[in-house]
Amino acid sequence: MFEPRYYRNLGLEEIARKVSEGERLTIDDGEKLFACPEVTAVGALAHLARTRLHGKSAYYVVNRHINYSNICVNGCRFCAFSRKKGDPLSFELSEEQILEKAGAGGRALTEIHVVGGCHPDLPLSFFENIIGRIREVQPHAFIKAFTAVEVAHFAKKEGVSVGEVLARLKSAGVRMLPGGGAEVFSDRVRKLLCPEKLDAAGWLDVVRQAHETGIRSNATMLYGHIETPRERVEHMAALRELQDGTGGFVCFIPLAFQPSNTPLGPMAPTTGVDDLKTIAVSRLMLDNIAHIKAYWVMLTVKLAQTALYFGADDFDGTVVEEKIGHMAGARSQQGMTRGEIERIIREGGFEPVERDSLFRPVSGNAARQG
Ligand code: V47
Ligand code: SF4
Repeated sequence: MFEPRYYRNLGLEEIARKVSEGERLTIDDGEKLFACPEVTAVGALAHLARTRLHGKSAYYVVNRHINYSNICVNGCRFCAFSRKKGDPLSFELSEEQILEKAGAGGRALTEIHVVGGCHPDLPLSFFENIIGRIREVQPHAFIKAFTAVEVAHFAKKEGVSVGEVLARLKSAGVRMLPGGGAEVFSDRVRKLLCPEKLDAAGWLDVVRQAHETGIRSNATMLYGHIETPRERVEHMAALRELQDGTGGFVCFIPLAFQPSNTPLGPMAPTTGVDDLKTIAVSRLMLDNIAHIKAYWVMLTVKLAQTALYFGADDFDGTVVEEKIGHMAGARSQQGMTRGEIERIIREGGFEPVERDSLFRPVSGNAARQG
C-alpha cells in the first residue's frame, strides 16, 4: 500500500506496516509520528485509517452551543472565558435567556450543547429544571450537556455522589456529555495550568461512570501550550484504555489552544502543521474511537476542511454562538449555516452526511437551514 522505501527513510516503516495491517500502535509509535518532519507521510497513514472507517463521508450536525455562565470557581491558566462572580465581564443567563437561545428562532435543532463554568451557587435542581424546559422548546433535540468537570462540581457542591448526579441529569434529559475538561491528563501539566480542577483520574472516573450509566460522551485534548508530544500521546492512550472497557466514547476532539487573553500570557498559537499532525496521530492512536472531529471553531474553517485528509471525519456543526475559543482569540466566524458546511465538505472532495450526536444519519431534518 505504501512505498516502503519512503517510510523506511523516515524511520516509520514498522508503523506503516502496523497501520496497513490494522495493528494497534504503541505510545512510542505515537511519539515517533509526532517527531516525523513530513506531515504528509503521517497524514497519508491517518487518511488510510479514516477512509477504512468512513469512506468519503464527512459528518456534521445542526447544533447550537449555549454557555449558561462563565462564572467559575476554578482559574485554569489557559482559559480566557471564565470570570469570578462580580467581575464586570462575568455573565449568567436567566432561564428565559437560555430558553430563547434553545428556541433558535423557531428552528428545530438536532443537538443542543450546554456547558458553563463551575458556578459557586447554582444548585443541581437549576440544571435539572433547565434541561427539562429546553426539552419542551426542542422536543426532538439531543441534549449534550455538562462536562465531567461540571458533573464532579455538582456532586461536590450538593454533597452527593457522581453516580447520583449522573442519574438525575439523565432523568432530566441529558443524553450525552460533551468532551471538555480533559485538557491533557499529565499531572505535571495540570499542576501548572489547572491545579484546582478535577484531576485526570477524576475526569476518567466520571466519564467511566457516565458510560456505565448509559450516558455516552466525547473526549477532548487541549494541545499547543506547555505539554510535550509524549504527554499528548499518553493522553490518547489513557482514553483508548478506557474505551476498551466501556465503548462509550463517540468522538475525539483535539482542541488547538487559543492563547489570547489567557492568564498564561503571550504565547505563539499552534501552527497548521502541528494541528494536522495532531489530528493524524489521534486517528492513528485511537483505533477504538470511531470519529475524530476537526473543530472548525479552533482550527479555522479552511484548516478543518484540510484536516479531512489528515484523519478527521467530522466537522462539528452550525454551533451558532461560541464563547470559549473566541474569548481566547479564535478568529473563526461565530456560526456556520448548513449550506456553508455542505459546500466546504463537497469542495473538499467528501460527501456531507448530516448526523445526530451519535453519528446516526439524519435526513429531512426540520432543522435545515442556510
Ligand atoms: O473544556 C478552554 C477548552 C473546552 C481554551 O464534545 C480552550 O462535541 C482552546 O470541550 N483555547 C470546551 N480551548 C470546548 C469543548 C468542546 C467543543 C466542541 C465540541 C465538543 C464536543 C466539546 O475548551 C474546555 C477546555 O478544554 N478550552 N480554554 C483556549 N484558550
Ligand atoms: Fe472554569 Fe472550565 Fe475555564 Fe477551567 S476551563 S476556568 S473549569 S470555565
